[in-house]
Amino acid sequence: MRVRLLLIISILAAACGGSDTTTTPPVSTSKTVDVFTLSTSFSPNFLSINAGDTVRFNITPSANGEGHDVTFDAKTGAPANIPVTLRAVIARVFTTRGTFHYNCFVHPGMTGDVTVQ
Ligand SMILES: [Cu+2]
Repeated sequence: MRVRLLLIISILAAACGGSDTTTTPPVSTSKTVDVFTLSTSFSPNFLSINAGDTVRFNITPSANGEGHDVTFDAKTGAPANIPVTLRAVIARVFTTRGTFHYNCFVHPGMTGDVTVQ
């Protein structure tokens, strides 16, 4: 009886901890950062991200009901511009390192920078 009990205990111990099949899921290192339009400014208007990260432009109308565009300075690696939009969430992936300056031409002075490291 005692031997049988020990046998059962050792079988259970082997079943519980005998093999470790736990694997660590791959960790995604890229992230998504939100930029919002606050009437006639981008918030935040300076971002520092890593190559491969995504910026989501959350566009809502300005106080007087106008839309916004996101137009990047001409530069290798700059993502596609966003045309004048009244309300939408539009994502851009930054894959090239550097600082990318952008403007909303509807509202002079409404600018931002994304620095990709
Ligand atoms: Cu604007």
